[in-house]
Amino acid sequence: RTLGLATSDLALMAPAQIASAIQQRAASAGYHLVIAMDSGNDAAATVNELLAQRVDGLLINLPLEAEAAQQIQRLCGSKPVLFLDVEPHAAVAQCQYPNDAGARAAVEHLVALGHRQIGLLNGPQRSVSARQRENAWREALAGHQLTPHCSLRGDWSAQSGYQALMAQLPANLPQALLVANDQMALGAMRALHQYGVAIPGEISVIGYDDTAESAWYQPPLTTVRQDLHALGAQSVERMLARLQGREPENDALKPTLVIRETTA
Ligand code: IPT
Repeated sequence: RTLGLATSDLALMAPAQIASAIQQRAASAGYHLVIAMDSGNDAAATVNELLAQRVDGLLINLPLEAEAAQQIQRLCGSKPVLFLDVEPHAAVAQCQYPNDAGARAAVEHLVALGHRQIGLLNGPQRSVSARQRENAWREALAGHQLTPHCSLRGDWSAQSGYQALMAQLPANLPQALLVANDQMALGAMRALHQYGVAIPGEISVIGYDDTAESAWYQPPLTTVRQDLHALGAQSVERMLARLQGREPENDALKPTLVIRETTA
């Protein structure tokens, strides 16, 4: 009995921690897990690798638009498929945290602290989740008659967060920075430290994910928590329910705000 996981780059913290949780939950249910990593942006090829290994069901943690997800689902024929990073309106089975709720919570936190000049450090344009987080930030800011003070972009990596901030520094910093994931926040904080900008004294920083490392940043990172372990476990639960013809339990996944020491 084998499950397949098609995943985005496991050099990134969130997909790695999700994969780890999936592997553990699958193993405890007596399922073997086969992982195929998509590094070339070819979801169909990655899924075909799994199908060639005769997996019983597929978990897909690749950023996919609705159309592309439906195509993957057709490719898998009668095998159950569950999507972890897909446009929510797609007509496919999904297990994911709502990006809009998480992004909104981050904006409300910064606004409640009195910040008006708020900048964005967005994720990559090709990522559905990154686009949803950015749109929700912009809407929530507009709800307070605010527009982004600046709009920077990275590729999810710490290095890209560092580079985005270095291009902006030393001039014209916002009072607070919304970052689309914790790894880019790590790089952004490194650039701010390098210029002697005090966090949170001169700028507040808020991340997204709450990966296992985020409590160990200096200072510890305020962030929007997606419990990645719960996500992995629940995705396996739902897959097993489908394979065994049971109704899956439907606890909605909800992001939560974790206030640590990078916002004030
Ligand atoms: C999403 C993470 O939030 C982000 O940090 C990045 O790692 C991305 O994955 C990689 O695809 S989580 C995803 C399940 C939406």
